[in-house]
Amino acid sequence: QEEKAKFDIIGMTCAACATRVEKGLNKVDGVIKASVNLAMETANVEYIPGQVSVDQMIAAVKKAGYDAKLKG
Ligand code: 9UX
Repeated sequence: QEEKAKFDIIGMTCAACATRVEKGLNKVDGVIKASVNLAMETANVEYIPGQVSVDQMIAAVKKAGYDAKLKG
């Protein structure tokens, strides 16, 4: 019953940035798998809706030092 969310990630300038965002998201309980595309400045996240909210995922990206917006 996983769902997928796609985010625009703001502030990434190098490959290590993308790794930081990916690690930050993958650490969150309820996130099954997060993958970041540096060139596209996006993140795709598979998650379990009952365990984690979109706001919590955005908070994890902010904590890593970047910003995220849910893609409409
Ligand atoms: Mo390198 Mo990306 O310092 O912040 S990790 S630009």
